[in-house]
Amino acid sequence: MGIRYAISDLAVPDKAESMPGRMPHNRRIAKRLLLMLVLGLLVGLGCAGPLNSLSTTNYVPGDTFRDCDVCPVMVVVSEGKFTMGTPVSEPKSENRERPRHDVTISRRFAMGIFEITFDEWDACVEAKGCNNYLPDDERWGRGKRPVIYVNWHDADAYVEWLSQVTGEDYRLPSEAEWEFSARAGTATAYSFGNDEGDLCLFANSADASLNAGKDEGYLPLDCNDGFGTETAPVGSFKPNPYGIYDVHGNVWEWVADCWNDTYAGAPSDGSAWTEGSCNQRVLRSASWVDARGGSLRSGHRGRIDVSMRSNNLGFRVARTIEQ
Ligand SMILES: [Ca+2]
Ligand SMILES: [Ca+2]
Repeated sequence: MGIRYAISDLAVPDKAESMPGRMPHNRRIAKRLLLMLVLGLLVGLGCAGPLNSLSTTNYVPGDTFRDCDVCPVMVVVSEGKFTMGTPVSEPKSENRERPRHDVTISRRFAMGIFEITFDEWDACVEAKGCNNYLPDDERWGRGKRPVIYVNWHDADAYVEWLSQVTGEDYRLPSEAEWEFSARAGTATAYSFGNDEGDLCLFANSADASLNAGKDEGYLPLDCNDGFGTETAPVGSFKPNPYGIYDVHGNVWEWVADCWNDTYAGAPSDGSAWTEGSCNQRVLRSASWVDARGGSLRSGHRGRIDVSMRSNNLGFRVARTIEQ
């Protein structure tokens, strides 16, 4: 099943609405000055340019870079052509993944190699971005765990802030860019092949250690990936052939596209589909809650209301390289 299976059964009430308490006036001023200093340093020093000396337009596919000290690590993805969607013959595939269609991505772009982390989100808040929203972490820990309890608007606020501080065009990936990057040249059910028995090497999914789901029909895998009812720090598992982590599992990932029930009429140029049911946006990758239902496959598509926040829902970012 899709995202409703994943989220409706395990989502917890949105505790993250509660904001930090107000602090005394003098401390607020001191903190504000400190934050301004930090932001100044970010803009003036850390975000002065890529970590290596190449200009962005010289990047070649496979290069990784970071535009500032608190920015996400990105990998350059080649332009190219691929077949988006899944054939009827793929086990557990759904009609929403069809019709299969050719997509041509005519320009290189960059994709985050990790899901956005709490560290990265909290840096945005520290710098007065992201609407001062501090998502709850379920007491799993912040740091390198993927940020959770972020809705589509929250994700949009992050990429807007990131674009401001770097001067670059950060954005949510289009659904086509996401699938192109996740497949990484493969046409199999997963970026590592067709054997879901290998999921525990590549994904934080509903493995044998997910005790919470066993009584609720979650069909956990037989293998143990080491993470039970929780997210895993990003990059804890093997990457896909493009060096991108957690394209299967850990947290669902928002993309830019509005929801459409099938690919009939979808763009063929890699751009986001901005028509359709835009109060719902597309989610990809599935999460630590999912296993045998088929939603961890490269071609699977989920959807949910743009205002939804959940403990298995995050995002990664893309960046334009060539206009
Ligand atoms: Ca797991
Ligand atoms: Ca993921």
